[in-house]
Amino acid sequence: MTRSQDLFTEAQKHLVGGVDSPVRAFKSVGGNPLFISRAQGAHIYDADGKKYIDYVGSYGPMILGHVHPKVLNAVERTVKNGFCFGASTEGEIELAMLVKEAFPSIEMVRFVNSGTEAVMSAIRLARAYTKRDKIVKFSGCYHGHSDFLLAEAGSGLMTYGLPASAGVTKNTAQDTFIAPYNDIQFLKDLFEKYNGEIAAVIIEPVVGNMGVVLPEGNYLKELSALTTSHGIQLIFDEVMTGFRKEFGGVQTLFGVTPDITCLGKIIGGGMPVGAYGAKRELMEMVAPLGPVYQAGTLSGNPVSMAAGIATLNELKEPNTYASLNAVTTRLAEGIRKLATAKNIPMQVAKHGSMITPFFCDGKVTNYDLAKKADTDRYAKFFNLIIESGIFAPPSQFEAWFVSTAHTTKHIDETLDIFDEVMDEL
Ligand code: KE4
Repeated sequence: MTRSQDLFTEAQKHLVGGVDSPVRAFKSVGGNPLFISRAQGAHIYDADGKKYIDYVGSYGPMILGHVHPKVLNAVERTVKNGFCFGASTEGEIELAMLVKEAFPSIEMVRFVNSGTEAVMSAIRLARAYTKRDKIVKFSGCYHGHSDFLLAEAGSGLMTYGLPASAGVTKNTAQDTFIAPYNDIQFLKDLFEKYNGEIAAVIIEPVVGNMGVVLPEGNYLKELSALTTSHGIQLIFDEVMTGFRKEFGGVQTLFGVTPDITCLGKIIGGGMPVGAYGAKRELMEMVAPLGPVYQAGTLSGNPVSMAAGIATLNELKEPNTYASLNAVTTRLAEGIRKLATAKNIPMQVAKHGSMITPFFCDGKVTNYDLAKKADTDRYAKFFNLIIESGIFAPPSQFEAWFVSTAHTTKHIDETLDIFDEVMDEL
């Protein structure tokens, strides 16, 4: 028995499924979840002290690798002066200014404690602003666990959503439409049919949560024009993509301006955080200025702010993204070459330093295609590489994350391991 196995046995007596977030239970890949004792740079160490190259990166926040000295110093310096006060601090101003610098579409920011909270608040704001109830999300996109976003497509297309989780009421789900990603005609028809009823469309502009899936052609620009012409608020959920590929987001890369942006993960440098932002006119509807109520005990807490400021300032350093994205290209290209050489059907989708190796033929452009991936083969791959000291996301439908702490040496070490295990797939 490993220490992780012992801890998992004990954890299951006290924590639901032995975890505090479902994906950590390794349900879709089998095997025993790791318990991590510490991490440094590109590596994590499990409770038995076994070392792994980490491609989970806490699902996005750890873009500088673990325990980056500048982030550690900022956190230590700040926490010595107090953990949280229930009053404002200078760090909130500094981090808000960095966010606004990176996202010109944002004139005002509100910090919260998670991506879920950011998205939940953004939807409430959009509904208040438009005085409409319906919202549209996309199959395969995940925006946290607020009730109205845990909805799945009904039987017929263009019907109201159905609860995607126990405890979500039919009425709640009925206010949510589910659209296929990368299908602009579907949206044109939907908006015509429900003209004047739809408050917001929320999208992961580059998807991470069905695995990495990119918008095709002018999809995002067409989406923006369509929502504008129908008076629908466009919400970019950039919780995962914010500051991932460049010092900004998909909106700055693709030149598409959403009405509201949600952020999280990287802007907290590994500490709990979320944020939503928009033009002043919209944000001034939020309490204490306006009628949209939203609050939080730990919102804007000084330690998260300090970790976020240190992280974003480090990301501003010249050449940071160029080398991070280049190292990731080395990994993606290396996997593609191995799959071709070994005749394994694989597609490696990439956005900056997030990738997904799909075990399938043909490009993945939406959820129906993502679901065609061979999840059993991914599970086998996952369990072979974890044995060899590579920690990847325990699901085919997640993104892998590379950090600035990953060097070409780490990548080549990874590819050597893949070269071995892929012969067993
Ligand atoms: P949190 O509430 O987990 O901070 O953020 C929710 C969220 C919102 N929007 C996007 C685009 C997200 O990716 C997430 C959370 N991402 C998952 C990874 N698939 C977090 C990992 C987990 O659930 O444990």
